Amino acid sequence: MNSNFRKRLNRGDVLVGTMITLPYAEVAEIMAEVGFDWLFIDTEHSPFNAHGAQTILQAAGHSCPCVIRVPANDEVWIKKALDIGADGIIAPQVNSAEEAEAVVRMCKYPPQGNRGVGISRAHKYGLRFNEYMERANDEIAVILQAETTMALKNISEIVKVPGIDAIFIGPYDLSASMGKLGQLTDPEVEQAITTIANSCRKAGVRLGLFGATAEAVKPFIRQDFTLLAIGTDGLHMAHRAKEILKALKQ
Ligand code: 3PY
Ligand code: MG
Repeated sequence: MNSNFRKRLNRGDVLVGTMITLPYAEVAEIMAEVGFDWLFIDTEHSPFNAHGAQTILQAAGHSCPCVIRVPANDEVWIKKALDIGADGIIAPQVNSAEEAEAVVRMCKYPPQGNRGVGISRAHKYGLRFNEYMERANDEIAVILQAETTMALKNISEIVKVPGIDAIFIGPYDLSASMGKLGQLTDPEVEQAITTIANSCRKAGVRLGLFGATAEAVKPFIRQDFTLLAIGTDGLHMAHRAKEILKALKQ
């Protein structure tokens, strides 16, 4: 566990990360070496199993905080993601205060929650069991995604749930759920993002968002979005390869 990540998130440091979608240790190692502030390991849309995600943590987690987006708000996955040593959880599609409370409970050991107790990589296989148990509730970041019209409707209640460190907006799902798939700069989609952001500001909850390119996230950094994920490992590779081809074939 990278003890500084939650602290840095809560004090509002700008944390520039990228999404890891390719289940190869080398890829995450390269991204950590490049200097990203955090890695967003996506087990929702990418072909990761828990062991694959653990391999990424082993390759990159020592030098770069790694947060796992679980495939659903599911106790089995949240427990596994934390036990393999994630620095935080991103829960997709959180649509109500009740769902938000459930995620916080699954992420925290008693008495704050009901996270199951295991002995695994996070606990250094038992060698640092007590130390991990003492630190986990304070050091693991709980990040919820607001990315549906239902979340938009309920956002002022969602952000009041104790234990949430950040709301991470998924602009692609949000636009899709508004019937405007991929139209991220549509005024209604932008207004929805502003509404979510204003609720977070009012509640003192940090704001994050995904963007495919640096240009897409820049306007949000100028506002007070601090948890940014830009592009994916696959996109970085594809774009650079295309640029090289273009430079030499024209
Ligand atoms: C979305 O845009 O829907 C996302 O979940 C990106 O992280
Ligand atoms: Mg999404």
